[in-house]
Amino acid sequence: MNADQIIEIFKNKFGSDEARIYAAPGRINLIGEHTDYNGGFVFPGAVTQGIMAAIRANGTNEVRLYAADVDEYGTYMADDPEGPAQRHFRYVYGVGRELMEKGVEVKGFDAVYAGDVPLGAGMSSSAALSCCFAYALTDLFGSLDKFSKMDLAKAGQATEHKYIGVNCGIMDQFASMHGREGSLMRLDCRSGEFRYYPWNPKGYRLMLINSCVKHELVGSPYNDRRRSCEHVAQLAGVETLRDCTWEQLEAIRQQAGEEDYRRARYVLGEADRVQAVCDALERDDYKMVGKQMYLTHKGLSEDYEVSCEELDFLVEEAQKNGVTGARIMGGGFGGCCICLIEEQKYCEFADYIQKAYKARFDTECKIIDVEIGNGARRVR
Ligand code: GAF
Repeated sequence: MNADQIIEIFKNKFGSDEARIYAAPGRINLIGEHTDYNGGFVFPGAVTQGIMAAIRANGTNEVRLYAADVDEYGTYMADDPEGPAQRHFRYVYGVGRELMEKGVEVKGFDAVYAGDVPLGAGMSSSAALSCCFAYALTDLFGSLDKFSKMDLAKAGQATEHKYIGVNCGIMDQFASMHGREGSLMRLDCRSGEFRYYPWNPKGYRLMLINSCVKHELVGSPYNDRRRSCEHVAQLAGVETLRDCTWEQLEAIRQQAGEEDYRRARYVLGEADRVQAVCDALERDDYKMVGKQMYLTHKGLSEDYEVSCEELDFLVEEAQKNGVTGARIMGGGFGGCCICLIEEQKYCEFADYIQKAYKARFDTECKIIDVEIGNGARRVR
């Protein structure tokens, strides 16, 4: 969907083409999974796929929304204490409420939005939606100068917590707000400091394989993982697992119980892997980056238990076929496998894995080419 198409739909719905257009992207993450809410490091980049919205203030207090992809229309009052029931409209509503709390006088508006981030793929279509509206509503009813991108990212994160029920970390909204074409970002989720890493791996490419399955039930296994981490941190006497040493973890193993212990073991290991990847990138050592990705998958599958048969299959096949690195990406329970692959193997492996997946599960997986794009912005 491009700006002209979205304006055309806006005109049909609301009888005018006088609207501003905003966009915000989904994200990939090279390494550092489930580390954000543990105060650790993540390594995401924005993708070129995202959400685009046409929006205008309508001079009333009523919000009128049309989600073009699913052909759904809904209304609510901007200051309604409950908000709409439809999950995807709640992102827009929640972000509006969060901005109001920060002093933005959000009133009624008309909006049409659509996107090309596949839902349930672990590419964070939801952060794209909340960040697109966080940016748009601040620009429309307040002033972007008064807020940092991180402020807006936090409004998106709070929306997930309070209006959706997923106690996510900051990675997805951070990436959607701060993305920069051609660069990945390393974020310290405790301090909020980050650095851009130009992503130009000579001879290699990133590939996403969307398994097109999603097994998670409304965020509860995700929240459950987070609770385990907080439990272990509390036993170890640290604020987050970021500060927990291997010795401290071993000392409270019995008390923590085997399940929470293994989950924390994954998180501590992932912190080491992020560091190893940063070091490897300084030397352009992509074999080492790939090795860490496979280790992350093993941890996510065996210790953190957020993988599934389909993703384990994709990663195993990648390894068997000489792909440099592969792992499940994002929250887990389905979605995408991210692969680091030598350029010359890209097409052959893409072809192979689609056939192998179909033969094994009798369902299609989809190859998504990765291009690293920009963060939330006004398009026109
Ligand atoms: C989801 C969450 F939204 C992120 O905050 C992060 O925890 C991720 O899962 C796992 O790394 O995308």
